[in-house]
Amino acid sequence: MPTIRYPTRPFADQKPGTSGLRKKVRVFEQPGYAQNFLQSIFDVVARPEGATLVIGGDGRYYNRTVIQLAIRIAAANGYARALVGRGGLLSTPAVSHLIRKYGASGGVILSASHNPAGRDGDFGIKYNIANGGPAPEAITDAIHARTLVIDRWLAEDAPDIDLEQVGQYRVGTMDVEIIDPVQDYAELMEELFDFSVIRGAVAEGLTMAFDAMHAVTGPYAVEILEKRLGFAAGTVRNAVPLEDFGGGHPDPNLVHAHELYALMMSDAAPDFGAASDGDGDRNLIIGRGCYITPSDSLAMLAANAHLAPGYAGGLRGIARSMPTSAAADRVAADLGIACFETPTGWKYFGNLLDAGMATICGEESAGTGSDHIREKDGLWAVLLWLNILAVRKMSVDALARAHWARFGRNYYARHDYEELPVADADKLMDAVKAELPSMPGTKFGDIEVTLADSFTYDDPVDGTSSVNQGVRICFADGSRAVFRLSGTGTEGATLRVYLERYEPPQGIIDATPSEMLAGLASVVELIADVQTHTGRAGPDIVT
Ligand code: G16
Repeated sequence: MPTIRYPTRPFADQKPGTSGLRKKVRVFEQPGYAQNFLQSIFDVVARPEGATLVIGGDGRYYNRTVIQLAIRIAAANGYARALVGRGGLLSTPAVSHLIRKYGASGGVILSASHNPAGRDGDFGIKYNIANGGPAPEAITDAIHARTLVIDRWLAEDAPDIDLEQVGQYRVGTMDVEIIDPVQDYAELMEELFDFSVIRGAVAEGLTMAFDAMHAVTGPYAVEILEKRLGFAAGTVRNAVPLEDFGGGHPDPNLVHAHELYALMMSDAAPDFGAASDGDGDRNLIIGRGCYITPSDSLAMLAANAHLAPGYAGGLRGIARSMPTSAAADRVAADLGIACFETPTGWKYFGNLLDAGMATICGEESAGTGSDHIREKDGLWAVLLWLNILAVRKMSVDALARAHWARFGRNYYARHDYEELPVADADKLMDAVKAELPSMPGTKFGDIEVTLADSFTYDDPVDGTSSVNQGVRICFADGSRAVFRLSGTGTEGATLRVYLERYEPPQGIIDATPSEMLAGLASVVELIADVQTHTGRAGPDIVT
C-alpha cells in the first residue's frame, strides 16, 4: 500500500479555540478540511521513533469518517501503532488515560464536546500530548501556523478498517488495534475509589440517576455504575451513544439536562443525580432537591477527597480557572495547601499537575478532575461524590449545608448571551476594558470596586505568560464580576458574565443564588451596559 501525497491549499479558519478546532460539520466536510488539520498536527508535534497514537471520539456524526482518515494519515506520517476505540468511541478522559498508560506520544480526539451533533451540528478535532493533556498554546499556535501554509497531506492508500470489532490490523507499516473503549478506564476508577464501600451503600438502598445524554459516557456508566457498583438496571438513562445525540444538546447543565433536574427536584428523586457531556469530561451533580454548582462541587470534593483511597494521602494543591468561584480557595487555606488561579481551559492545569503542585482541579464550566489523568473527568467526579457519600453516610444536601456552615457560601451564577454578532461582543469587551483603569475606588450603590483588570496568568512552572484571559472586577464586600468571550462556540460570539458573592458561615447560607446575586447583576448592567450592547433583555442561559 503506497503512501499518497495529496496537494492541498490552506484554509484560513483553522485556529484552535479553548479546546481544539470546532466547526460546523459542513465546514469539516469541505474537501481537504479535516485532512489539512490532521496533517498540520502531524507536521508539528513530537513523534519519537516507534510512536503510538491514540484515536477516538465521542461518536457524533462524521466521527467514523474522520477516524478512518486519521488512521490513514497517521500511518503515512510514520506512527508505528494506533490504539482506536471500538466503534470509534473513546471519552476524552479515557484518551488521556490511554496515552499515559501505553506511553503514546499523543492522541487525536474527535469531539465538539457538549455542542449539538448531527449533519447540521458541530464537529471538532483536538490533539493531546504525551502527558495525556490538551496541547498547550505553543503547540496549538504552531499547528495553526502550519495550517496557513500547508500544501500537501499524506495518506496510506488503504481501505477502511472494521471499527466495530476488537481486533488487530495493519495499515502501511502501522499496527492498528481496535480496543475496548471502557476496560482500561474502568480499571483506573477501581484503583482510585473504594468500590466495595459504594457497593455496600447501594446494597443498603443508595439510589441514583445518571443521564448519559446519548453521548459517549453511556457505555462507561453502564459498565461502572450498573455492572461494577450494582446500581439497578436503568440507572443510566439515554445510555446509547447516537450520532446526533438523540437530537439533544449534551451540555450537563440545568437547562439542557432539565429532565434530570426535574426528576431530582420531584418527590420521586433518587438520592443522587448526575450527567455528563458529549465527550465525557464534564459533570453535573444534583442531590435530592439540591443542585451543586461546579465551583461548590470542586470545593466539596477537595474538602472530602481524603475519604477515597486514591487521595487518602491528602492533596498537594488545588487549581481552579479564574472565573470559577473562590469556594475552593477557602478549602485550600484550611488544608494549608496552595490554590492556583489559571485561565479558562484545562490545558493550563497540565504543568501544575505534572509538577506535583496541584492534585485536584476544577472549572465553573462543569469540569473537575485530578492528577490521575490530564483532562477533566465527568465519571471520576461522580464516583468521588459517591465514595464520599458512602463513607459519610449523608445526603448531598446535608453535606452541602455542613460545608457552607463551615466555610461560608460563594453564591454563584453564569449568565450566557449566545450567538451575538462578533462585532457587538468585541465592542462591549473593549468598552469595559477601557473603563478598567478608572474603576478602582468607584462606588456602585454601597459597594466599592477594589480591583479591575484584564486577567494575565504567569505559569509558575514554565514562566509563560497568557494575557487577556477575561476581565475581572472585584468589590470590597468580596463580590466579583467576570466578563469573557467563550472560546468554544461555532456561531457568532458568546458573552459569559460570571457573578459571585461570598457569605461567611454566620451569614445567609440558605438563600437562592438569584436572590443573593440580584444586586450584583444590576451593578454589572451599570458597568457594562449589556442590554444596550447585545440588544437582549437578559441572558439566554443562566447556570
Ligand atoms: C472546554 C475546555 C474547558 C473550558 C470550557 C469552556 O471544555 O476544555 O477547560 O472551561 O471549554 O470554555 P469557554 O468558556 O471558552 O466556552 P469542553 O468540555 O467544551 O472541552
